[in-house]
Amino acid sequence: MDTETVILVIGANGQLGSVLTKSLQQKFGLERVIASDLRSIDDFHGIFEVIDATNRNKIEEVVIRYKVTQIYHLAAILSAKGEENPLQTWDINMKTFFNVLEVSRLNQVDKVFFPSSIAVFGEEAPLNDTPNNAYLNPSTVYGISKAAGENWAQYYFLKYGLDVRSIRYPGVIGYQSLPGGGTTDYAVDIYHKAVLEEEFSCFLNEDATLPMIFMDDAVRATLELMDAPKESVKLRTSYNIAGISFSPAEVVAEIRKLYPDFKVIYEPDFRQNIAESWPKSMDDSAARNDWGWKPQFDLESITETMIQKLKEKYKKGSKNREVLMF
Ligand code: AKB
Repeated sequence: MDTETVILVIGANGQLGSVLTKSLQQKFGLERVIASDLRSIDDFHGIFEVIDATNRNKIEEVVIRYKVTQIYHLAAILSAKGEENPLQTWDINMKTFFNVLEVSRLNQVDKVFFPSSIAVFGEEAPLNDTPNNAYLNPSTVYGISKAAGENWAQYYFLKYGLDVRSIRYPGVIGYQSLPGGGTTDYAVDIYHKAVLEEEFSCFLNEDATLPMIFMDDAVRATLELMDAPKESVKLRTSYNIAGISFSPAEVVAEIRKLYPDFKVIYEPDFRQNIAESWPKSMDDSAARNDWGWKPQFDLESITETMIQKLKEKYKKGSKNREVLMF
C-alpha cells in the first residue's frame, strides 16, 4: 500500500458513499480518509468535512490541507430526481465533476474515481448483454451528464495525464443505506417493506428487468479498479460491470420464499419509461479481462442477506427507516 495515500470522498452520506467510506477507512485507516458531504453526520466515526462540491475553492482548500492524493466523487442527482429540474441537474452534476477534475489537475492528485451508470445507454443500445462500446443516447439528464462525464474523464487522462477511473454501476442493492432519487431504488425499498411485513407499491412493471449489483460487489469492484495497475485500465471512459439482472416479479418470487404472504401492487409511473430505455443486462467482459472483475452475489444470496440484515436492524432500531442509515 502507498503509505502516503490520503482519500477525499465527496458524497460520503449517499447510498454508495457511506458504505464505500467505511471500506476505505478499513483499508487505509481512519486518519487517511476524509469524508465529505453537504451536511455532517452526528457521531460520524472519522474525519468529516462539510463540502458543497459546487464550491471549487472549498474542495481545493480541503485537498491542500490534508494533502489529498485520491478523490472519489460520488455526489450526483440521480435519474428520477434529475428529471424534476433537468437544467439544475445538469448544472450540479457537471459543475461538481469539473471542480474535482480541475482541483485534481492543479494539485497533483494521483487518482480520481468517477461513478458512471447504466443510464448512459438509451434506445439505440442492444437491450441484452449491452457491450461496453454500444451507442450512447441516454434518455435522462442524469444519463446525459454521466455520458458527458465519461468523455471528460478520458479527456483529462489524455490531455493532462490525470488518472481518472470509472465504472458504470447497475442499480446498487444494500442493507446499510438507502438510495434516493433513482429508478432502481425499488429494489432496496422492496426488502424493507417485506421485513416490515407491509404491502409494497412498485413504481415499475412486474417484468421491468434491469441490471443490479449487491453493495458488497459494487464496493469491491470500485476498490479493485482503483487498485489496478495503471496500464491495466485500458478504458478511460468507463467500464460496464454486471452483477445480476432481475425483474420486480423475480425479486418478489424470491422474497415470497421467506415471506409467502408478501403483497405487491404494481403502479408504474414515469420511472417505467426510464427503465425501458436502459439495458436489461450488461456485457462486462472488458472489466473482467482488464482488471479481473467477477461478481459474487446472485439474487438468492442477495435476498437472504438483505432480509437477515434488515431483520437485525429493525429489531435493534426503531421502525423509522431513516435511522437505519448508519
Ligand atoms: C438510478 O437508478 O438512477 C441509479 C443508477 C442506475 O445509476 N441507481
